[in-house]
Amino acid sequence: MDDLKQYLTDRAAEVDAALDAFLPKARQRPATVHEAMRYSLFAGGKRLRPVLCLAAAEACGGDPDAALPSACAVELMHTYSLVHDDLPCMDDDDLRRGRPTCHKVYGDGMAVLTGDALLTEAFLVLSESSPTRRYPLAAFVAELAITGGSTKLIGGQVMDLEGEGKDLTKAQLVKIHEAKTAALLTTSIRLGAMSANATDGKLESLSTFGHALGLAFQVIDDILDVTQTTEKLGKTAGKDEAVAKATYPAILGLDKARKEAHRLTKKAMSALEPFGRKAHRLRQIAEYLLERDY
Ligand code: GRG
Repeated sequence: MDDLKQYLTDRAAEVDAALDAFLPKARQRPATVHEAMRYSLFAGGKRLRPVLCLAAAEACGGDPDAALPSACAVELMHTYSLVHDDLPCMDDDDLRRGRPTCHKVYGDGMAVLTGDALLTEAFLVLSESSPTRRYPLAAFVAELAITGGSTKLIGGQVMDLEGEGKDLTKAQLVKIHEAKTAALLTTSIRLGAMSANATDGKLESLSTFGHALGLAFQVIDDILDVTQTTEKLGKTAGKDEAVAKATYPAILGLDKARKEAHRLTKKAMSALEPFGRKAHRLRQIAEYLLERDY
């Protein structure tokens, strides 16, 4: 595990350096929005999505450097979704990644614009990807656009908003988590694989891996919300969270939610079989995410 921690630290540092070099400087005018973009982006996130992207490129025998534009793009899209999700008109959170949320520091209007700018920047950095024999640049753009769009990230948020205060079934909850969480994790992995010119078969196996891992990640996140104090997590619950949120432990109970996380992680691992040793890091990351619960 120490070896994995070093890997995660090293890959995250590479992504941070690339993001820093790519983004407009904080003093570039209009300075407020550039400062706010950097405030939200460099706030101590785990960089799970970009690291998965780089590890997927490795699993397909590619050069992880070729996946760096994709790795930056998925982190930018993720950060945009967090900035908007925290707004008073959405989850209304005061803390994110252990610090005051973007709108608490810069105001609601500026936070909307900061999220918009981060999302736009995601596509700009993605446009620096090198096409491969199987994947033209347009395939990279379409992959990210579909995941950011109204059937995935935004669609998941819509289902979440419309489900507030209602008793959701497990199937409805899975749909929300597929769209809100699993889609961007899967796309992070797929973009890494595409930058390594992965075959259709490999891309398909990695999509199965990403989907199962994404759902497992969300089940574990829900479990942690119950088992750890919100203080320890470095965040506060949204102001109306007590009324609103359907979670796996709430619907299944803690025990069954844990079993579900194990089942999904096992499914994710099986999808990696065709990759042999090359998927070593992806396997380690999946195990590590499962162990976050204990
Ligand atoms: C488009 C406004 C809008 C929302 C889309 C993705 C999303 C829906 C909302 C973001 C909030 C949220 C709770 C998403 C679920 C996925 C999740 C557990 C995110 C937290 O990801 P981590 O733990 O965060 O990787 P760090 O801070 O480490 O990057």
